Amino acid sequence: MICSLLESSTLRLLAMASLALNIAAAQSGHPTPSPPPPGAKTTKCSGRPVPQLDDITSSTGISFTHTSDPSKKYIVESMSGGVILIDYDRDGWPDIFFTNAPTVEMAAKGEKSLGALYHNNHDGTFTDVTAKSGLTTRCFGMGGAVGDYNNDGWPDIYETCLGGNVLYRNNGDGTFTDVTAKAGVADGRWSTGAAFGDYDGDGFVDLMVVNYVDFHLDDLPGFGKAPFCKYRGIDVQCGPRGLRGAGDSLFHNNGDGTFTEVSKSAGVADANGYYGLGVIWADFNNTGRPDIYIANDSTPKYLYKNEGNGEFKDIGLESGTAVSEDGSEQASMGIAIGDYNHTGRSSLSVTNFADENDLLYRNEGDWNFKEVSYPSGVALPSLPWVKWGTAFVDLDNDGWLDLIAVSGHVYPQVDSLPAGGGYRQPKLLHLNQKDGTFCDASDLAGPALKQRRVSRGLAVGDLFNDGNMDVVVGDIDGAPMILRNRASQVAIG
Ligand SMILES: [Ca+2]
Ligand SMILES: [Ca+2]
Ligand SMILES: [Ca+2]
Ligand SMILES: [Ca+2]
Repeated sequence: MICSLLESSTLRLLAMASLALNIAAAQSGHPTPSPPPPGAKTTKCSGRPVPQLDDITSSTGISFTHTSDPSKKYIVESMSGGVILIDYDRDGWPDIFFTNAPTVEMAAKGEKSLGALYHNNHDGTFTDVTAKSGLTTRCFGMGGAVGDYNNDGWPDIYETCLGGNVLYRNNGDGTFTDVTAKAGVADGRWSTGAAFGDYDGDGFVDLMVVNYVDFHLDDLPGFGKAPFCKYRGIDVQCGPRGLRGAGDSLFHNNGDGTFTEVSKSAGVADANGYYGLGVIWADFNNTGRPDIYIANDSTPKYLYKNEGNGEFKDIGLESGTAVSEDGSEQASMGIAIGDYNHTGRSSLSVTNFADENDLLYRNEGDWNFKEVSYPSGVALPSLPWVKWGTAFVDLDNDGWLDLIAVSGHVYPQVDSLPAGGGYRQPKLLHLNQKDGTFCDASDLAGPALKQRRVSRGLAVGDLFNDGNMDVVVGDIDGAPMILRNRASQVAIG
C-alpha cells in the first residue's frame, strides 16, 4: 500500500469494497486493469556494470523439449514447464529436473509425460540420467518442490501434476523411488505449486500444495464457446474465470514416512476454491515458525499467518498482500521472496498477466506490507508481458538482491491481434539500486533475455561453482534455456 500507516486502513477498506466489484466483473472475460499512475516511468540501468547472461544450452548436452500442442485449446496445456534445481547426488553441483506434460489429445488416449533429470558433469555439460534415476512415473506434470521429508540428508522431489502428484524418495545412490502411495500425498486434483516447510517445529518438513481449476479431461470446456473463452474479441481456451476452482492441501509430516492431510483443521483448505498457482513458506515476522503465501489467479492471494498452534489465519487483505493497491485481483503466476532492501524482513514480488503490472510488496514489519510496484521501478517494464517464474537473486554480486522474471502468453491466438505483446515474449531483469528502487536491465544483459520465447519455469543457482548465480528457464513450447552468468564480462549499461 503506497500510503502511511494511518491512511492504509482506509485504503484497505476501499480495496475490500472494490474487490467485490472485481469478482463480479471477473465472471466474464478479462477485467480491464487500471492504467499506470501519472508520471510512472522506467529507469533504464546506466553507468553501472550489468551482468551478462549467456545462452549456453546448445553446449550443455541438454536436449529436453517440452511436449506441446501448438494451439493450446485447453487451459491445462498452457500451464506446465516447471524446472527444479536439486543436487540429488550431493556432489556439490546443482542438477536440473524439468517437468513435462502431454497434450489433452495424448492424455485422452491415456498417455502421460516423462520429465527429465540432468546430472551436472562439473564441466559445463549435463547428462540425461532420467531412466536410471527412477524419476519415471509419468504424469500430466506442472511444477514441484524439493525437500528432505525423511531427514536422511538426501533431498527428495515432489512433482505436481493434473490427476495425481508424485513424491520421489532419494535413495542416496543416484536413484529415486516413487513413494506417493505410502506417503499419502497424491492429492489427485490439478496441482500447480508446492512447497516444503516445517510449520509446527517438529523437525520434519510439511508440504503445502495448491490446486488450480477443478479440471476433468472427460468434461472439457469448449474452445471459444463462452464469454470467458474470449480474449480481446478472439476465441481462446476457457478459464480460469468461469471454471470451478479447486481447494488446497496441507500435508503434515508424521515423521515416519507418511503424511496426514490437515488443511481444514489448519485453516488453509481454500474453501473459496481460488485458482492457486504459486506457494512459498516464509517467516515473515521472524518467529521461527514459517507462514504461507499463496498466489491465486484472478482471485485474492492468501497470506496465512502461522498462529503457532497448528493453525493459520488468512491476513491477506489486512496485510495488504491480497490484491493490488487499487484493489484488483491479478493473475498471480509467480512469487519471489527476498530481503531486497536490507531490513531483515522478507518482502514479496508477484508476477501477473499482460496489462497487469508485477507487484512488489515491501514488508514494513508487524504484518504490514506496502505495495511499491510503481515507485520501485518494477511495474512499468512488466506491463506488456504475461509473467511467470520469478526470483530475487543477486546476479551482479553486489550484496543486493536483483529481480528476474520470465514471460510468455497463454494464448497462441494473440499473434493474430494487431496489438499486444504477442505469444512469444522476452524476459525481465531489474537490478537493485540499493535505495529501494530497481533499474531495468532487461535489454542490457545480452541477447538471451531479449529472445522471444514461451517461458514458464525459472530456477536460479550457481550451476558452475564460480560464485555467479546462473538461471535455468523452462519453456512450454520448446527447449529450456541455460543462462550462464558471466558477471565478470560486463557491459556498461
Ligand atoms: Ca549434483
Ligand atoms: Ca530424503
Ligand atoms: Ca513439521
Ligand atoms: Ca545485485
